[in-house]
Amino acid sequence: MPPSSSIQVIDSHTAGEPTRVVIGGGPDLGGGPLTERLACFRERYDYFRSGVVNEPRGSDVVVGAILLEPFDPTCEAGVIYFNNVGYLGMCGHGTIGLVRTLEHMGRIGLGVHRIETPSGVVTTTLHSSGKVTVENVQSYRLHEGVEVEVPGYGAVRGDVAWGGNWFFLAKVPGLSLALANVGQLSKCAHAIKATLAERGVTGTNGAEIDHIELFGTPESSEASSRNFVLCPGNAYDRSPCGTGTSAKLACLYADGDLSPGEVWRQEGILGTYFDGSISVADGQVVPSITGEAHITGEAKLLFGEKDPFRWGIS
Ligand code: PYC
Repeated sequence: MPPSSSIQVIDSHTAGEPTRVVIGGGPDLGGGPLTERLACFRERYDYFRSGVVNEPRGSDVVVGAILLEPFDPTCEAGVIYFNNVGYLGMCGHGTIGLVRTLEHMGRIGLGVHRIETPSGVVTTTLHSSGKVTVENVQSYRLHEGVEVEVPGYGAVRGDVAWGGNWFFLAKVPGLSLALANVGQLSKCAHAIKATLAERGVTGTNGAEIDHIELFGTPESSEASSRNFVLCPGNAYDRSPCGTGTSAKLACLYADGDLSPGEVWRQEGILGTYFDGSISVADGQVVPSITGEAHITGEAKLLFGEKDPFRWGIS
């Protein structure tokens, strides 16, 4: 079945980063495991992804989420995340937004809710404060101290880590992590990403490192660090990035700089923050990220047959 020509969505932002959850009218992806449904989405309905998040209905910054029946019956919901250029295995800010969306819909109350994603099941907690904690998928550092010569920036040294997506984490070379510098920061992060691809630096099984995370000194005395994250479609994350913070926590633990239960406050480029901590069992690091989301709208997206940009500008 093709998706309906009117799609119901609920919009939110988490620490400034938008999430658009498709709650009705989306494509039929079948009832199999989420990895299979993701393959079906990618192969048969990629135009739908573009129509929902890209201009003129969305923008490069919007992360989309399609709400699905879970395959795992212990989960409250299944979800596939997508953006202006493709799909995300997991999304931290998006999961915080999704939990607030499910609450807004009257589907869940306070407490613990399991959510199925293509990267695995995550356990979320909706707190009475309105904050949401996401116990993410296992996260780890794959490579420590990879040095690449980035044209225009010189030698950049960083770690390759998994936090539900692949990240290269480095100190920002010669720029201040100020909102006024996002153009230069994006250019620099883009150059790093291109160099990693050229040098064949990848995640496991040759996976592209599609998120670049740069670190600097926080502005708030209560934060542990400040970051800037460039996402796959070259939009920067307005939030501190849940999967990026998870990757950072895994690196800190590997360096002996973070103990289980200790709180790491990750400030993002807007000055908003996520509180992160880890638990460790059998040497495996499971990060938890706590943040806040706000519902910003409920809408019906229309896709008129004569609209030349029916399925987005991409
Ligand atoms: O919060 O994990 C995240 C995320 C990934 C891309 C944008 N936000």
